[in-house]
Amino acid sequence: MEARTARLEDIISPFDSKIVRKLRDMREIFYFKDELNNLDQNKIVYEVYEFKNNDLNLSLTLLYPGKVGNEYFMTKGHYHEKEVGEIYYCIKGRGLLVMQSRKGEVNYLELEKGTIAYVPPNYAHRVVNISDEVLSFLAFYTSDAGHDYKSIEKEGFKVIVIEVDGKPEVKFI
Ligand code: M6P
Ligand code: ZN
Repeated sequence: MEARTARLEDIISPFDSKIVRKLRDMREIFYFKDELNNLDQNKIVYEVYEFKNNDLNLSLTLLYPGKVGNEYFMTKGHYHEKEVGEIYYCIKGRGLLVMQSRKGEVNYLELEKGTIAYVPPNYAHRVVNISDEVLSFLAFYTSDAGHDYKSIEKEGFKVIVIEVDGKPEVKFI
């Protein structure tokens, strides 16, 4: 087992993996399909840098500002495959952390610089950027947590976060 360090400057350095999600990768995710088709499909919605270790992983997400129609840019969202939670730490920007249990209970928390938020096991989780600057946050999770995207894609999130009169609103759909 290796003990090592990384540094957080603009990104995690060194990082072990990087994911870039563009609008073209999120066609099933955004609500307003016609508006989505009118946007540049190569636009980057977010980037994730992971520092992976034996049993614990850390990731940095840079979630860009933007909207599809009046729905804000967001992450895909996932459950964990194992019954484990996750901790978020917001570095900068403003966001909403939307959570939905397997029973369909919805909960959300505001993220701003310095917020630490806990996602319980068996809650799908997604982050929404409700500002016009980059939302940057760290996530800590066990390396066996796993990402289950299928279940939440099938069920769908029950809410969308949209801009109404210049302000974010969480709407049940
Ligand atoms: C956070 C963590 C990661 C996740 C990323 C993007 O950094 O929760 O595990 O991959 O956000 O979210 P998603 O995988 O749902 O696209
Ligand atoms: Zn997770």
